[in-house]
Amino acid sequence: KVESPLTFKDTTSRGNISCKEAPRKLIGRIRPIMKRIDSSQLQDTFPWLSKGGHYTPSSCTPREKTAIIFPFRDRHRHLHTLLLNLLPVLKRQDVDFTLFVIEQEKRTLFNRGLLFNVGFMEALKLGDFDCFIFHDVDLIPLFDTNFYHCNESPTHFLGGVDKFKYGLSYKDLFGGVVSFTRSQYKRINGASNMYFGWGAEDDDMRIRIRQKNMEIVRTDKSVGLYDMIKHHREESNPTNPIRSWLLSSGAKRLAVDGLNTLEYQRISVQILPLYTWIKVQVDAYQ
Ligand code: UD2
Ligand code: MN
Repeated sequence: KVESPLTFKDTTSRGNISCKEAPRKLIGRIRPIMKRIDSSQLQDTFPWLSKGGHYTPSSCTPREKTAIIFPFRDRHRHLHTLLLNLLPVLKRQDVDFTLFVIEQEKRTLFNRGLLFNVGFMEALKLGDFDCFIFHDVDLIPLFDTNFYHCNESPTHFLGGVDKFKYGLSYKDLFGGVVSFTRSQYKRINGASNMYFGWGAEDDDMRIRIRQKNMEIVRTDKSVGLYDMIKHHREESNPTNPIRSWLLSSGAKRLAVDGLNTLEYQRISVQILPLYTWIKVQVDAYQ
């Protein structure tokens, strides 16, 4: 049973001034705050955040409505530290956003791509979102001039990560933080649902984008820097032994593996003060 979810409709009355691409209040480089914080402290810190993790600027009309989707399991500490850092950035950027945490129950290996698809479908049941940003819970942005926007092509927000000495692990990386407009995401039939465990689901998405003749926009290294909260690999997310095999046939599967074949059981939808929390159960190998 789903408790009456809010729908995230914009009911703000404001003038017809469009929000600027780069509002004046931006400061550029920010110093990450890597401390632990619990949800009640976060609520006290961000009283402007409304139910379900929603915010819309009141002084200008945003150009898009954005769903920020976190694939999640057992990483509360990371999620909360990220929000402590990310929320002020989103507010300064005048982003109209709603935060969705998509949690996969423990029964099966973690499947990040499948959770992207769940987030996309479930968010659209609750609001008319134009832009979808899929965000690892452990990546802290270091510049508020790294814009949480959708672009004319799918976008990769990482120019460099501390873990790779502020470079990337390889040139074509598409992991970490990415954005798609609704139509861009539909065009690639979302992510593959077949990658259980760690690795290559992000490469598969890149292949889908190329297959559909889209370019990838990448945030410049001068602003696209992130720090990754240090962590070990979870037992429920071991390296996927068939990832290279899946990847080699990825392009062929685009039309028969993705949004149109997504299967999951929705366990709960909770509209919490800081985020909309959606718990799902996924069966193995569909
Ligand atoms: C890399 C990629 C990541 C993804 C992953 C392979 C970068 C910077 N990151 O991250 O995007 O492609 O490799 O799957 O390239 N998660 C949980 N609980 C778990 C496991 C994962 O919440 O038990 C979520 C969480 O949002 C996490 C993300 O999945 O940030 C990626 O998992 P990771 O951080 O363990 O993998 P990592 O750092 O190697
Ligand atoms: Mn990580």
